[in-house]
Amino acid sequence: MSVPQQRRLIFAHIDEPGYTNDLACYLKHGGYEVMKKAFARPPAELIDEVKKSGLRGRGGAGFPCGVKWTLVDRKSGKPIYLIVNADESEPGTFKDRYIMHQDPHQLIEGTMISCFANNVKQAYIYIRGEMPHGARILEKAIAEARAANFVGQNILGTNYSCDIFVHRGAGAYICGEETGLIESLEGKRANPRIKPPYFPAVLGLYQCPTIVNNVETLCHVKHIADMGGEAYTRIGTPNNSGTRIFCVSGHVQRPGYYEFEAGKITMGQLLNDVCGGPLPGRTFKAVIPGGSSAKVMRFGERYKGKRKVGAEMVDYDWGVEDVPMDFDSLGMIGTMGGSGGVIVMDDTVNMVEALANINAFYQHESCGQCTPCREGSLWMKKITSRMVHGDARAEDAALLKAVADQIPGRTICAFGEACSWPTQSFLAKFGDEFKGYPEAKKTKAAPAAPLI
Ligand code: L3W
Ligand code: SF4
Repeated sequence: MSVPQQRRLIFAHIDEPGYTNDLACYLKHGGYEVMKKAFARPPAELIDEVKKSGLRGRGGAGFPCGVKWTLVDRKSGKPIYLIVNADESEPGTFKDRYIMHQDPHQLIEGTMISCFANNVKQAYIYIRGEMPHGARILEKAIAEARAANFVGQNILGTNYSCDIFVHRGAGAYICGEETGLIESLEGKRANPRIKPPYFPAVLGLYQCPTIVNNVETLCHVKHIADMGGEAYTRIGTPNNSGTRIFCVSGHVQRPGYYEFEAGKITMGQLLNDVCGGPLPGRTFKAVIPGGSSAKVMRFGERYKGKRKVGAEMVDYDWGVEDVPMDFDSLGMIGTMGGSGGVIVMDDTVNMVEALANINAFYQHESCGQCTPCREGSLWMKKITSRMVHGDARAEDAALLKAVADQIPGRTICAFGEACSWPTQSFLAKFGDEFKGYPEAKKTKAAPAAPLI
């Protein structure tokens, strides 16, 4: 099977020699032309195009963007806000930062088209605190766009006005959870809100209807407005339209950013042909395909089952290398496409140490509101930490599983699932390595790198 070429939609110009992030360069490459045309159309038509396109959110959950926009409460008489979720913090994910650094005007154009479609007069870009450089680039780009009247009052001579503000986080993963983000934007501690019953589309920022979309998602809106929703569905595969950006990190020869039609490339093609395969003398052991919250998969294992795809029941029997890189296929084998962060581990990796690092991260980032998440993430960290420090107890592997199994479904936000899935999946796929720990404790050296 031949390896597909990259299909660069979002990265069309990024990395081109001479392409800079200033307005003049963006305009030279046709920038803001799509927005000019979009502003001449009825807003409802633009929402229809996005619905038709089947665009699914690129932040992690894959929720259809057009459906989200349709659920916005337009009858309340309150202002509608749009928030760009630029709090990219999922370990292994670094695409949004690159878009903001290299092509901020693409994001601004996609955001302005989305604001116009939804009658939004005020938008916020909530950017992760650890990205000060990105925040400065965005501030400059917004100032340029405002000076050129692409943002601000009576945009391009119309009676439509809309401004964009950059808001910097202070360095917490939970601010990427949309309701935690909203709390933070309101000046409070980023404690996620219970949803349902009320999603941000109905009660969001300042209790007003609010759209929260990921950076990459809003860039796709620009391309949908340009080519039309129907044409966009012809890129990618059914129910997984458009392109996907994969951020590949870890033990491959050529890590980096790659953009392909969704579902048109398999994991094996991506890792072996595009990323150059494993490092010399090594073999692939495990991969986390969608940021650290996605379940780990083991190379060499077969993934078999029967799942509903559209209207049909379909059999599958895949090795990791056969899995098409799209939301549904990765979901079928029990993991997820998530935020597109593909983390590769080879045979030199000690899976207990890898999990100990992930668990340290989640324990640090839990907001602490829910007991199962706060205490569970702490205990998962404690257990894996004592394993790698040679202090494991005979019952630890079983205890670890028991703790992880009691978190999902019992918390306010999806962080509960996200923090337990790594432990559950590492134990399910590499349980042998965990069981060896009590016996190995006397001989096991402490890990070279200090744990968080
Ligand atoms: C109105 C309804 N809106 C759902 C909206 C909802 C949200 C979106 C998805 O993300 C994922 C998780 C982790 N009326 C609605 C509705 N919505 N039903 O649809 O909602 P949901 O609940 O499926 O997921 P979520 O809480 O938005 C959780 C992943 O995010 N994650 C990673 C985050 C990190 C990044 C990053 O660094 N780029 O995103 C952490 O948990 O994997 O799958 O907008 O309002 N009836
Ligand atoms: Fe906070 Fe965790 Fe509860 Fe989410 S699940 S609200 S992060 S304690």
